[in-house]
Amino acid sequence: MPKKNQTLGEFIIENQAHFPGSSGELSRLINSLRLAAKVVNHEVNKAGLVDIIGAYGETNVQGEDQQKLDVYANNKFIQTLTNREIVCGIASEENDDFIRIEGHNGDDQNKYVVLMDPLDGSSNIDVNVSVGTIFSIYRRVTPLGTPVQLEDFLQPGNKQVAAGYIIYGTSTMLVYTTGHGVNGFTLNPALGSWYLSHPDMKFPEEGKIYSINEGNYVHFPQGVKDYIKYCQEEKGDRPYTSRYIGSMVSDIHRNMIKGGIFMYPKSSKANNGKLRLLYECNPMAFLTEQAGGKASDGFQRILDIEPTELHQRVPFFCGSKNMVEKAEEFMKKAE
Ligand code: AHM
Ligand code: MG
Repeated sequence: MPKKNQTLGEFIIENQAHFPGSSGELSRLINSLRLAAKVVNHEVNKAGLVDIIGAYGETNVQGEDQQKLDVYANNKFIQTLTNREIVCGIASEENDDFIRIEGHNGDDQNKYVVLMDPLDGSSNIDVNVSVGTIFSIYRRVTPLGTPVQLEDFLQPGNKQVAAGYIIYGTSTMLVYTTGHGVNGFTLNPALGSWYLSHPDMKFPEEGKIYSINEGNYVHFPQGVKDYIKYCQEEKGDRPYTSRYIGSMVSDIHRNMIKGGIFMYPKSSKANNGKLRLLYECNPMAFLTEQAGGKASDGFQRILDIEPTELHQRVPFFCGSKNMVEKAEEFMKKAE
């Protein structure tokens, strides 16, 4: 059982006991991510002071405006992982293609790949609202000693070795799992150390918060419309509370602590919704399940979806188990 107030460094060392005979590669990888997170955090905190916010004049692969801090965060995480030669490849929401990292002497001996959304919720940056970084780690499936391939990244979420997010909020937190529960660490900015503040995080089985962009209501499938009406009905412990930050990391983080459901369904305008399976949904689904919650596309488990492309999108329902099951019930009924 993790000890509260332990530092992340101490925790990582203790946690290595879960992987007997391990080379320490995963621990070093998480160490690199926590370092990059601190650097990005420093920059995010300065966003209102320096002229770093605002559109960069470029669009990312999905054709959306890219903000300067997105670019900064993307570069910082890639740089840190590349310099430390700790992974064999990186795929980022902000890059069209994956990046191969040859490693020491170009021998391709590193066994992990990282997929990430370096700054999720970036439309919130210039209004001083929380944003996040999401990461997902897999063991490569192609042989060591050969260049990393697309198939190393196109693995179903149930193959994840670790996943986590950093939330740049009122406090900065790093929340992650290696498949043995979910633990949350809060950054003490004065010391630059992360402390275990939220050991063994669990979604309450039942919740009272629903998070969805209701502005898109007319475009939602009937099942989602019916579920929203159910949330608003006056009966038992309903109506529920509606909370939507528009920053998935923050919305799910809150719901994990308080109990709730987050939804980004498909719509008549976007057949697969908006969120990306590999960079956003799989890691959040792994964390959610590890915290006792549930994550689905409305009909099936997110973690069992076989990805076919890097930037694939998927409808997303994620949160307290009973709430997600209820939403699925409405989806099925309306089919
Ligand atoms: P981004 O990766 O471009 O920032 O988009 C993802 C974000 C999520 O954090 C958030 O839940 C969602 O987009 C909000 O979208 P919308 O404004 O359509 O509700
Ligand atoms: Mg995103």
